[in-house]
Amino acid sequence: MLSIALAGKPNAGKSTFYTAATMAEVDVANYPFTTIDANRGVSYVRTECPCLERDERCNADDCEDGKRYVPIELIDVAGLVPGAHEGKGLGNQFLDELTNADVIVNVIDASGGTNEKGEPVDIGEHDPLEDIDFVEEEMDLWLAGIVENNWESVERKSRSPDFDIDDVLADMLSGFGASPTQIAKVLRELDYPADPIQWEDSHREELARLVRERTKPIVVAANKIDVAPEENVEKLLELDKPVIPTTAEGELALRRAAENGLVDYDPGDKSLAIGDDVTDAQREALEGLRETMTNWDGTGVQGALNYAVYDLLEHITAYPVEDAAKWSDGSGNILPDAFLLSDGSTPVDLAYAVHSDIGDGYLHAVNAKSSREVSDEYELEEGDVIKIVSTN
Ligand SMILES: Nc1nc2c(ncn2[C@@H]2O[C@H](COP(=O)(O)OP(=O)(O)OP(=O)(O)O)[C@@H](O)[C@H]2O)c(=O)[nH]1
Ligand SMILES: [Mg+2]
Repeated sequence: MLSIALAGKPNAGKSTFYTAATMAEVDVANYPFTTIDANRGVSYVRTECPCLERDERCNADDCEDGKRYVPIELIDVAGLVPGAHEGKGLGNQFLDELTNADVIVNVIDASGGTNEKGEPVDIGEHDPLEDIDFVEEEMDLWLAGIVENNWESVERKSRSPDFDIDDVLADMLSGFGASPTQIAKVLRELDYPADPIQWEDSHREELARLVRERTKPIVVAANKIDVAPEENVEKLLELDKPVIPTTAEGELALRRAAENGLVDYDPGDKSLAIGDDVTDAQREALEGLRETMTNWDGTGVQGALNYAVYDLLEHITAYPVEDAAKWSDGSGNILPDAFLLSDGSTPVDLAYAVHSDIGDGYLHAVNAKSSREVSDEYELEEGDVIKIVSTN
């Protein structure tokens, strides 16, 4: 399953975001380092279900009237402060938690109501721009440290006649989630001495930065927009980086209200319908939230997860079926499964995602929307419904 990690300074709202997105109860409090051990749970990205193209909506568990929710893993890690890679704050154990993540959501406090250590200050007192770069820097320096610590072994291996720097670095950084292709691309971008003994710290730091950029892309969640000065959010949106305004607390309130039947709201909706069973105070709070959502295109929680998967990681959703006419599995369930695959994936990749046996026995595939057989090189598109014909 794809894995998204919530990172950022303490007290920015990571655990609130996590609770809203997974509906699992975890500790949330207005002081730094509430979270110590990482929380892991299942959340979802939202897309349009192909059943919208048919007369009837499908009955899949993860489809709500054509709003399709596809599972991903969400990790809520301890807050990090500048200097974490050398042990400041809770140190770098949290950085290890990030190694398994495919993509990072850097949750910042856009209201400026917490300083760089996450301690509460007056709203607007701290400049949230300062909280963006240091997360990248800490990750880069931490990885550079790992490369540095392993460099002696690279030097040793370089004495072997069949030494290949691509292979050695791919091997060393595979634990960080870097594929051999990614390492090859990074080495093409990097200007470096052929002999590893000639490498300087600056080479290793640049290598770490490029590897981190490719293997852990980051989207910023500019959180607490419900209390943030508007100019703070505007300033963040002008940056040359992906930034999604969010109110994690707003999303959490909405999900709870929806559970209790007080509002009509599905995660990712841009607005909400307030029911009749609310008190005056609840109505006032919900109307305020609705206004925030109108200003900033929803609560942003779903938006940030979707951006991470569909934009940064460039994934698409594909739906394998057994019956190409009914779009169902063998038991008649319509569109029972959805798979997230990287852009450029083929029907064979989908077959392997379903099961390695299906992949091994792959014969050909049928596009259920057109009822035509597709070539093995066909690149799957968002929302494709595919019947795989396999010997297994
Ligand atoms: N106004 C407002 N407050 C929020 C929002 N999200 C979180 N908070 C509050 O910010 C404080 C910190 O929230 P947490 O979710 O514990 O923050 P965290 O980033 O997990 O903090 P650590 O675990 O200490 O790193 C709590 O008081 C939350 O209620 C939001 O969108 N708006
Ligand atoms: Mg927390």
